Amino acid sequence: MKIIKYKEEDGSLQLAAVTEKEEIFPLPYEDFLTIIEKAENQGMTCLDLVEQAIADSHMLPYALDELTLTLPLHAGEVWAAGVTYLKSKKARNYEAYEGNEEVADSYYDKVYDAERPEIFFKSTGSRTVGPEDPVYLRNDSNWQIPEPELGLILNSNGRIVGYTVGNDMSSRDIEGENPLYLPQAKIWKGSCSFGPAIRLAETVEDPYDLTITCEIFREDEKVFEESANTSQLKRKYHELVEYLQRDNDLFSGTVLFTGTCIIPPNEFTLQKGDRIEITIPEVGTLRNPVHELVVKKATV
Ligand code: DO4
Ligand code: MG
Repeated sequence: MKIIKYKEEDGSLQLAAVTEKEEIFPLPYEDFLTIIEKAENQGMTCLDLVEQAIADSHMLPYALDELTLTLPLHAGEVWAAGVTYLKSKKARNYEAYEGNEEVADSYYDKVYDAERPEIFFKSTGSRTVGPEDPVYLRNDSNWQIPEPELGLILNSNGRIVGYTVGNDMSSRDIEGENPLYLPQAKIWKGSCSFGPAIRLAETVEDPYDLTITCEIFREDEKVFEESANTSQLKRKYHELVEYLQRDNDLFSGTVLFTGTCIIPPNEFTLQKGDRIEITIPEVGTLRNPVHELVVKKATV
């Protein structure tokens, strides 16, 4: 079972459930956040609540690909884990150590093996975009990539209530220059995207066996394609959530990206006009065009 939000002809937004048979049922809730909170307050699973609502709903006469999907959840906070896959550790070393992927004692090597994972703040609700929305390139970076990641949707107790497809847009040259620049390498307008749906956790057979594929198109030509599987993840999801929760308030609908295992070749950088497509078959395909930001001059 998946949750989507689509645009009606009059421009209004409608939340809906999509069954395994791809039948679509409008739901009487504004946002997936309402479902998370209601389920938590009533001691139910999101799936139980959605199934109850479907019983009082009617099936839409549309196919999923006929709908214009939007962000299905207003996530006040998006966090992300880093260096959770070997491939990411090597890429980070490459950026920071002049092309040297194997650096025995770098901070990236240390965090890959340490008990405490790397977890950083990625985005606020207003910086996060959904399917078909543009993601942006920073003007002060010459080396930018999408990071295709599995996203966990959490309730306020840290329970995983759903899974989504995430894009942790990243600047490799800014982070490579100095890891203390991490927030600038990770956070800017439209640098975080997720969707196009949320797959309810109870309906995922094995979250450690999800294939993630990233394709990048430039003027209708595919310039990059790579796949990875969550079985390659060094950490367990509950371990990442436990560290995120430590001495911290977790808000319903928080999203936690779990790190990337797909990195385009080192000479690759995104360009204005590119289209990024990230697919996890159990969730769907997250598509975003790449735009350039119009620079606003700082006022003093
Ligand atoms: O250390 C920087 C971030 C790494 C990251 O975002 C990832 O591994 O996905
Ligand atoms: Mg990442």
